[in-house]
Amino acid sequence: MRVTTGRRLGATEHAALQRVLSNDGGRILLVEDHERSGHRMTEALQPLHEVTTERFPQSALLRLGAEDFDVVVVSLSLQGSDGLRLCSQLRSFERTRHVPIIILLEDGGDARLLRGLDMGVNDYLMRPVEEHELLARVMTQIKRKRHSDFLRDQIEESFELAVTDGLTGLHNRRYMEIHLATLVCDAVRTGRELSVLITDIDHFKAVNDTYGHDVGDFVLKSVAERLRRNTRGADLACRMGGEEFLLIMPDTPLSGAYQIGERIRTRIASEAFQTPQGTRIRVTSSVGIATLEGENDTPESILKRADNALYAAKRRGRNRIAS
Ligand code: GH3
Ligand code: MG
Ligand code: MG
Ligand code: MG
Repeated sequence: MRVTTGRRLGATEHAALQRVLSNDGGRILLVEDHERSGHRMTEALQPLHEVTTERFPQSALLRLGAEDFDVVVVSLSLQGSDGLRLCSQLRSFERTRHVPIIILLEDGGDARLLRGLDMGVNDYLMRPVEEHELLARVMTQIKRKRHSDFLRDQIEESFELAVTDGLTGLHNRRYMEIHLATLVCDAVRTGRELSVLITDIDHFKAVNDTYGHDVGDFVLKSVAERLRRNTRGADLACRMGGEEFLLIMPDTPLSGAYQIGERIRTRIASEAFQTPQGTRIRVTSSVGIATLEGENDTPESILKRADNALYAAKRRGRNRIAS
């Protein structure tokens, strides 16, 4: 995946980066039932960190389901329960998948250490726990977590940007191409129906020429909003470019696509768009629809048929639908 380059950091990103670089303490969950050891570790950690102790894996798990922690320190010598089992549960739940885990081992616990590392434990401490070592290892995990959270957020954000149309917030053509290919494969495999619809604003060049490009942009955003509002949950709306939008409709035969296309066409034509400055602008749109035909059909040919239909609607006088 290509990560956005050359982008300046925004205020929130800057704050997030500051946090990555800071030496602030974190929230530590200590899973320990040995009272004296628990006290000693809490005292060592507490000037900088906020420490919560749980004596049982089950109660630790409940707490981790409800609260965020930066590090979990798990004793592997709990009375009557298995600390490693807790570690493996933490790795399997979405909510706790990325929380750093440090295990506390007795001398001679090599086999358990290997099992722990194998299931994704991040670090370990040997008993008796040396306080400076505890602090250093906890801090390392906190910093590592902040750093990877930051990178994960950045990647998610870059991905959002890469597949979103900046003006309307709809998906862009790149996303549409990936998504349509997947949906066509699914529909062919399962024998279900799939239709697409292209809508293009009529004489949009005249809107720009008459009112200016900014008003043109406003109309595009408003059309996108009407499109979104008249789209069902399973349908995917995207901006193909310019003043042209595509709707992909799974489980929809041509008759259904026709109904939806008519609804979108009338919703766009029936009510003027009013700019914040009070200018009222009416536009119409033409719609072309096409449906999946047989198992040798391809995304490219469905799009081509929808585009031909759109062209036919334009030729017949615009503000209409064709298939
Ligand atoms: P038709 O009814 O045949 O579709 O006519 P049209 O004028 O809508 O079509 P044409 O393709 O001639 O013009 C499309 C116009 O859309 C030209 C272009 O300047 C404008 N346009 C494309 N993208 C944007 C945009 O992001 N913002 C604005 N304001 N205008 C855009
Ligand atoms: Mg055109
Ligand atoms: Mg147009
Ligand atoms: Mg066009």
